[in-house]
Amino acid sequence: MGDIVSEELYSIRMRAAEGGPHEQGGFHISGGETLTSKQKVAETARTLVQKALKHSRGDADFIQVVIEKVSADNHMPITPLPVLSVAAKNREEGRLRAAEYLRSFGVSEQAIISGMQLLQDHTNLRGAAILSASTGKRLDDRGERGVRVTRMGWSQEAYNSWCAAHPHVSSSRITEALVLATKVAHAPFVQAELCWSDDPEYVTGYVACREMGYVRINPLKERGDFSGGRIFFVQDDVNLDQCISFLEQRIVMLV
Ligand code: WAQ
Ligand code: MG
Repeated sequence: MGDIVSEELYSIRMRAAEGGPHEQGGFHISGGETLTSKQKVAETARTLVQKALKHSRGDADFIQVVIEKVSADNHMPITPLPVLSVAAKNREEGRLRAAEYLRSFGVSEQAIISGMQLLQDHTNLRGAAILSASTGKRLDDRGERGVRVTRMGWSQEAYNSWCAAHPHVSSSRITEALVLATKVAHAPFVQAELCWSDDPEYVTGYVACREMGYVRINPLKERGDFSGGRIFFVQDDVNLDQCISFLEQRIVMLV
């Protein structure tokens, strides 16, 4: 949502569940986060609430929106990862392609298998699972909550020029995924990312890394499947606190 003015910056995040709040066992419906200018806080909050209320995963009966003013002085400007789109015949071929890319990004076979299995097994993950890129062992202890990346957004200029340069792929789902993937790819100790949506109708997923970019793969799952989530593969020398604090706290703007 490219609408950042540098002086006054607000972080907005939303999470929604059905059957009560997540921490009381509610089923995850939707989440979203962005940075925005003061003038657009209300409009952005409304868009996020609408996203929660009209969702293919179900009818949210718990919606939380948190709005925080953040200091705009100390943000990290980065350019969006380059985007490549790959078509596959079916889910199996899509996952083979994803595995080939992840191997070339430096993720071990074992870690690729563990990551894909974790996503396939979860229909209620609301953040990312952090896995060792060499052993595939899960390193965070967040369970289904996972690690939620926040405080990232597009500058208006970058958003406009990116959309003009990518007319065939400039949906809000893609621009939201790209800002997240770009931040994650620049996080300390992150080697690569694997993602497919937990929305049953959205079957395109992606793999990403800082050197190679954002590779969209269609499909990575079958229609009607509620499984999905995000895996961040990290290096062996990871300092987990440092990595997570970057993902949750550092203000990153695409320029
Ligand atoms: N931080 C960490 N994990 C997150 C975040 C976040 N801010 N947002 C979502 N996730 C995790 C969480 O486990 C969700 O269940 C899962 O990702 C999927 O989220 O190029 O739409 O918003 O065509 O359903 C990728 C392909 C679409 C876009 C991903 O994900 C394209 C998507 P969703
Ligand atoms: Mg979703």
